[in-house]
Amino acid sequence: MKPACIFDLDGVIVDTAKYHYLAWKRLANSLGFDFTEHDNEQLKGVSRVESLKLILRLGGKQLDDAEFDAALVRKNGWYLEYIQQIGPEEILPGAAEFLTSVRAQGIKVALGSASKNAVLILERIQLLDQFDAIVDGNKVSKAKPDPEVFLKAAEELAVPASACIVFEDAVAGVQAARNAGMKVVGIGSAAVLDQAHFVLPNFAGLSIADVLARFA
Ligand code: B16
Ligand code: MG
Repeated sequence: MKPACIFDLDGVIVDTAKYHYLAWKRLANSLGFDFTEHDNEQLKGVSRVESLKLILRLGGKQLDDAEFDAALVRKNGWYLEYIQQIGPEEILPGAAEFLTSVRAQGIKVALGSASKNAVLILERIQLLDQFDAIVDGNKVSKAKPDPEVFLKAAEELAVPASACIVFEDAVAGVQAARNAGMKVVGIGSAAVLDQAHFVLPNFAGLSIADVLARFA
């Protein structure tokens, strides 16, 4: 059975985490408390709604439902402002070349991201046409570590979960891939992503043949 590859977006293909951070910090400041880069680490791979819940907990602040929804809209407006200018130069090292190597082998490629802005970002970095299926925050109801996003991606590719290799930078994302019964390559720190089958710092100088050899 030919494998399929499922990629997370933020932290794997492109580094939009810094723009999420700026927008969350601006929101926290407008609500009267600060939000540090250290706290931001906890938001990796976490959905927009869950991120706000976490930030409010950290700031010791409560919002009613209408205020909560308005805060989500404000944060996303600022985030969209920040990513207005991004382009292919923001693609993480080796990611575009790695995608090319996957497609050259005739291996199907899907996106499995929590972001509701995924298509916009892929358009901006000019990689939208590299994906056979896109499953993003608009298509799922359960956040990682629930396996829904990756199982949907496998379904859209018509490939069994056991043949899928997921690339993830977040602990919750690695757990989601494991919960889906998939192979998972962590992108980032081996100490943090210890539930992945193996971890790479990034895709620089790497091709799909190197990854397949590790699973052989
Ligand atoms: P949005 P990923 C995730 O993307 C980000 O890591 C996370 O920080 C963000 O809150 C989430 O998307 C939702 O993003 O506000 O654009 O819908 O890592 O799953 O690609
Ligand atoms: Mg991520």
